[in-house]
Amino acid sequence: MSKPEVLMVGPYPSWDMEDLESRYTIHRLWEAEDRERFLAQHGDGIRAVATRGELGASAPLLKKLPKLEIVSCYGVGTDAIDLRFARENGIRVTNTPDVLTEDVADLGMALMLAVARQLPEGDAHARDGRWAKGNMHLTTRVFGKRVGVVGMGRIGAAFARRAAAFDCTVSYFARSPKPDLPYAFVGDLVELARQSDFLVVTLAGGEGTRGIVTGEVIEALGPDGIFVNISRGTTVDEAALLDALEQGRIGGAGLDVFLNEPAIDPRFAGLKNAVLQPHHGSGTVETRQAMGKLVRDNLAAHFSGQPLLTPVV
Ligand code: 8YV
Repeated sequence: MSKPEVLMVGPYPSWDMEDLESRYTIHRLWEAEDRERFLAQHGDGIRAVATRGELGASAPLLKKLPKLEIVSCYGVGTDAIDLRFARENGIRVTNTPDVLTEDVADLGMALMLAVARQLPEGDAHARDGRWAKGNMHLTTRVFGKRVGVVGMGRIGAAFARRAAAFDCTVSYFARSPKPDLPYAFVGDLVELARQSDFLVVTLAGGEGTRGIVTGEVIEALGPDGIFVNISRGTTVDEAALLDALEQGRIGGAGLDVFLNEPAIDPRFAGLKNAVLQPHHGSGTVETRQAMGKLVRDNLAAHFSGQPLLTPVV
């Protein structure tokens, strides 16, 4: 029997590629010089798409794959996949929840600490000879501060646990209060920002959260406030964030996600009060191996007629 044909939107680590190549005929969209020609040539045979959280699969792409049965996403966020098109056309969708939660929350904590304690500045001070001429300026404490968590899903809850372990007072904004959690619910995002020393965004991306962190929210954080985003760049009014950071109207930012990744706004590179990461919340060997396994297991379940492990659609 011939192997099922899989379209890959972006590359996976070699340990996943080897396994996928042994089971499927892989078509590498990211290597195609002319995507339209590539899809016209291979689209008819493709039964699965393997994509990545941030690359996704839009309706114009999915429409070119008439035999498509499943989209397997290497990531928890499916905002870049047209779920409505999938639902309407009987296409299954899977993602990789849970396995990345703790690493993304760790990176959020790392960013919060790195910005407040100015780790990049301290590192430079220790390396470049400035230390011998004088001590570094003082920084900002994290322990015991007020942390506002925006979004209280799996990642928000994992982040909140960490902040609570630093004796921070945690409050949160979400669609609805979570009575089981020991944190204060604040139903107004501007109010949450006003009450917080650190505002940490952990929301899912997509139309429902686009631009939810407005200029007014950023302003309410104030000149000493620190903003952290480990969710999606789309959740924030990025122009307002850049203005506030450049003009010192907020204290600083730790950012793992941006609009137009990886071609992010060059204004970010000029900021002294921001610590930037290349969308690396899930970027550990351990988590990426678990994510890849989940993608492969979902595909294997689908093609052997078994229930999907982590279905979204
Ligand atoms: C990326 C993510 O998928 O899980 C998500 O939603 O955005 C990330 O884990 C990861 O960078 C792999 O491309």
